[in-house]
Parts: sequence; structure tokens; C-alpha cells
Amino acid sequence: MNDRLIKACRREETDATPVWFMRQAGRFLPEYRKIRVKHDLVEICKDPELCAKVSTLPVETLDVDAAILFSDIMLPLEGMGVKFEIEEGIGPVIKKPVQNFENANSLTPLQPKADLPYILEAISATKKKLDSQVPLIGFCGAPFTLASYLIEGHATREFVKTKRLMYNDPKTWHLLMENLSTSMALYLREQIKAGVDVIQVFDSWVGCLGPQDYHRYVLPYSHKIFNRLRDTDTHTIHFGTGTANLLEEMKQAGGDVIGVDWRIPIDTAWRRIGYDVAIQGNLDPVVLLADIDLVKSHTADILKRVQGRRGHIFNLGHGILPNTPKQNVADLVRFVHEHTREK
Ligand code: 1CP
Repeated sequence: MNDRLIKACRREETDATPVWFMRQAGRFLPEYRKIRVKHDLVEICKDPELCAKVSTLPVETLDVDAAILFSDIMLPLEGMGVKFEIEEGIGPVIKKPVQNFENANSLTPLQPKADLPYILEAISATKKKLDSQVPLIGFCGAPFTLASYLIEGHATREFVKTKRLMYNDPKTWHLLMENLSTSMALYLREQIKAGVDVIQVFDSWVGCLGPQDYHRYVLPYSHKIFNRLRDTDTHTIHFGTGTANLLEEMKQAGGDVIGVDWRIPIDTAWRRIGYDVAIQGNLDPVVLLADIDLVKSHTADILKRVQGRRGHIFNLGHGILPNTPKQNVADLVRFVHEHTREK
């Protein structure tokens, strides 16, 4: 197997820097868009063969060093009794947002095998289709990011309802975070048993908090997830955006690799996090919409700042945008591999 990603998670020497992209199995791929004409997102997620097909597309056409399970962070919530829809152009919309203690208390503990058999089957089918070419990344949403969807009911910029509940009703907040972290830890353990090689915890929206609030309201729960995976030998990536001021706290919560977005130079971020963890990121996804020369100059700058240090996983600072030209992505992968080979 191409084990560049695993080696980078362990901060071991690699023959070239591993590259993969968040949302690489999504909308920017014409082959995915074709499948989406006939099936909605949840239909694809519930069909293991289709998941395997979509998940392996970028490996076959872009030479990336990892596949990511085709699923969504919201799906396990269905097993906890949450009803939602994924709406075109919006994202997840929750039917009855969490507003009070009763709502938080009525979430049922996830039973991954009974509630999400199709995801575990998708992992087996994807592993089989990958045929040991590259590792498979499994994932879950971090408790804060999931809580924000549950409380707001949909995507938001300000997180006012989420923070209001967190500040005004800490009892409900802590119960919700406790329920989510317990269920996500079980979910990830089941993904590992089903065959995923690496885990990424997506705390996409936690950057709206300051470090003191992160420490008090989030860290114990994210930490619990990483802690409950410690007896597995699976490597973990802890990702967030807008987290330049939370990096030390995120490291404390856990993860062999910390994800960083583009709002901080990668060398500054790594110095702050410490060289005893690996790092992933930090190209702005919008750069990939520009001319390939600009893509290459931004990439060269990241590689220069990393200085060939062990433990770098090349990625974007957030998900690949739907209108990204596929050729730019293929050229970027080649550029990173060529410029880091035999470093
Ligand atoms: O119908 C569609 O095709 C809509 C787009 C889409 C896709 C391709 C959604 C709706 N989910 C997914 C799959 C998905 N979601 C994957 C697997 C594909 C891949 O990575 O290649 C993954 C890892 C996710 C994870 C996910 N879902 C996150 C965390 C990552 C991130 O980008 O921050 C989040 C926040 C979601 C919620 C969600 N689901 C879908 C959308 C459009 C959103 C984001 C909405 C928002 O901005 O709040």
C-alpha cells in the first residue's frame, strides 16, 4: 500500500509528501455530478457500492495518496433520533433544533452496528475497491460542529443560538456535548473495526470560539473522542477552520495531526503547535480557482516554509470548491509529489 499518509501521521520519512483534499470525492468531479443527477446525497451514502465508487474516483483520476469515506457528518445523528434533510445549496437542515434540556436529553445513544450498517458496509466495499492502493480515511463531526447544526438548525455565520445556549444553559450544553462525544467515539471505533486506516475529526466551525471558551466548553469532549481511540493503532487528524488562536488547545484535545487553514502561515502554525505532532493544510481552496502558475507559487511557498520536515500532509485549508478545475487539482498533486520527492 502507498503508506505516505500513515508515515506522515507518524512523522516518519516519506518518499514524497502525501496529498489529499477535503471534499475530494464531491461536486468538482464531473463523474460525481453525473451520479448526483440520478441519486441524492443520502441515497448515495446509503448505497455501499455507490459510496465505494465515488470514494475511489479521486484515487483513480488524481493520484491522491488517500481516499475518504463517502458519507456526511450528519448521518450518524439519524441514529440518535435527529431528523434532517440535506438541502440543495444550503446543506443540512434540522427539523426540530435542540433548544432545551429535554431536547438534548431525548437524543438516543448511537448504536453504530444497528443504526448505521450501511456506513460499515460502505467501508468494506470501499476498502475492497481500493485494493490496498491507498489508505481510507474515516471521519466524524466533532461535538462542537455537530452541536452547532443541532442548535442552529442549519448553517450559520454567527453561531448566536449555539453560543447563547452554551453560556445561558450550561447544563443542557454539557449534556449535549457529552451525548455527542460518547456516540461519536463509539461510531469511530466501529469505523476502525470495519477497516478505515486513519480518522479525521471535523471541527469545521469551532473557530468562532476564543481559547478560554474552547477550553471550558469544547476541549473535554473532543479530548474524550481522541482518548477513546488510544488503544487502537489508528492515526487521527484533528481539523478545524479559523483556528489560528486555538491551535494549542486543539493539540491538547488530541490528534496525531492538526489541520490548519490558510489564515496563518504553516511554519508559524507548526512552531506554535510543536513539532511533536504532524500538520495538515493550508492552501486556500480559492487559490485552486486561479491560474495554475499562481497555484504553484502558493504551493511552493507552503513547501518552502515546511522545509521538508517530517510529518507534513499537503491539503487545502478547507474543502475543495465545487467549481474547481479538475486539471488544476491534478497538476497540483503532481507538483507536490515532484517537489518533495526524495527530500
Ligand atoms: O448533494 C451534494 O452533493 C451536496 C454536497 C455534499 C457532499 C458531497 C454534502 C452536503 N455532503 C457531502 C459529502 C461529505 N460531507 C463528505 C465526503 C466527501 C468528501 O469529503 O470528498 C465529507 C467528508 C463531508 C463532511 C461534512 N459535511 C462537513 C465537514 C467538512 C467541511 O467541509 O467542513 C460538514 C460541515 C458537512 C455538512 C454539510 N453537508 C453538506 C454540505 C453542503 C455541508 C456544509 C454546509 C455548511 O456550509 O454548513
